[in-house]
Amino acid sequence: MGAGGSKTIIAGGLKHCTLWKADRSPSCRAVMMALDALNLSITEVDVNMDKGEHKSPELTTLNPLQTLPIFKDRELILNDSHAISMYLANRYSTSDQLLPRDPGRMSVIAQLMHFDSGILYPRYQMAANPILYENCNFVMPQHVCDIECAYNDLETMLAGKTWLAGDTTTLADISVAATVSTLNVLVPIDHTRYPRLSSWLDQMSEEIYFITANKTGLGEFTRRIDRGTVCDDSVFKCPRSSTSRRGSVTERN
Ligand SMILES: N[C@@H](CCC(=O)N[C@@H](CS)C(=O)NCC(=O)O)C(=O)O
Repeated sequence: MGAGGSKTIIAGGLKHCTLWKADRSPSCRAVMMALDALNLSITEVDVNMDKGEHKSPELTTLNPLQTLPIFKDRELILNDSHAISMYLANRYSTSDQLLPRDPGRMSVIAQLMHFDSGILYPRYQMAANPILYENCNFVMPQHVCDIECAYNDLETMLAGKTWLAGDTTTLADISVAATVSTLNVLVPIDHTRYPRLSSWLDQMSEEIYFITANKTGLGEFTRRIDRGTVCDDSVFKCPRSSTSRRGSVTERN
């Protein structure tokens, strides 16, 4: 970022466009994957969320919500990954593969992006934030349950399909893959219960843009989350907050 963050400017790219991002954030990785899939290069600014750089006065002016990603193209500022990816595809893509121009197909993609934004992402936040920010070291049973319900929805949506919105990958697969690959770290997808979802994620993981734009940040996120500490019902009998967990640890001591 302007003061302190590292900046990568790619020669020959859209130099009037800037993305402020953190690799560990699924929303940022969705935009990074869209950029790579669309073969677009813009200025990328790394923001250290652990140091609270996304809440700096400079970035708060750009995005009062104090979230990442933030995207700027001359006078236009966007702060939602789905809106940013849609804009990039609409404004700069020469192909309509990732975002078909047909109104029906485009609406199906928008619908899946709303599912990502309204169902998947809040469940990710509920499960991850106590671990990222509150010293909790497990995913609470209610959150495991909510995430598995979402896996079940996706399993149903993928019936008879390879990709979420048609015969080829679209922005819908990209946004959902950023969130689901991250959820998979918190609540591993059981391939016997969710075979279609599991195989869809395996196939997405082989896409070149997944490798170039999602893998590193996913690894960074994974290191932040202790994989072995997903709450075991035999130890924690009912849903409880991280505050009560800390209380019970104190009691045991
Ligand atoms: N719906 C937004 C979500 C943006 C969002 O909440 N981003 C997270 C990172 S993944 C964030 O900046 N959280 C603020 C924080 O953790 O303080 C999008 O898709 O861009």
